[in-house]
Amino acid sequence: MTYISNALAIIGAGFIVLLIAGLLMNGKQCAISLDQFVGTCLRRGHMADETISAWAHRCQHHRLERFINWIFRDPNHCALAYVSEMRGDQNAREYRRG
Ligand SMILES: [Ca+2]
Repeated sequence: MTYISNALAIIGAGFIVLLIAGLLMNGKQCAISLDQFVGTCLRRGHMADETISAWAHRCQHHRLERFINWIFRDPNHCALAYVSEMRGDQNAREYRRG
């Protein structure tokens, strides 16, 4: 049991170090990747390249959407995230549509 908990502690610490390094190096892009990772891990049918905000709007989870909008202090946050996903704004220019 101790071996497993030590291994999990090392993995957790490694993840935290990686997250801090990513946030310092790539800021918002790292935060978006964490958002997408969490969404993909927790929700069946969640697309790997979709933020939780865009997913909430796309799937019309109104209570979650209102909650996320409240967190970001923007009544249109999820709708704008959805539009951003549609346009591919988080992608490198070469990958964007249109
Ligand atoms: Ca995306």
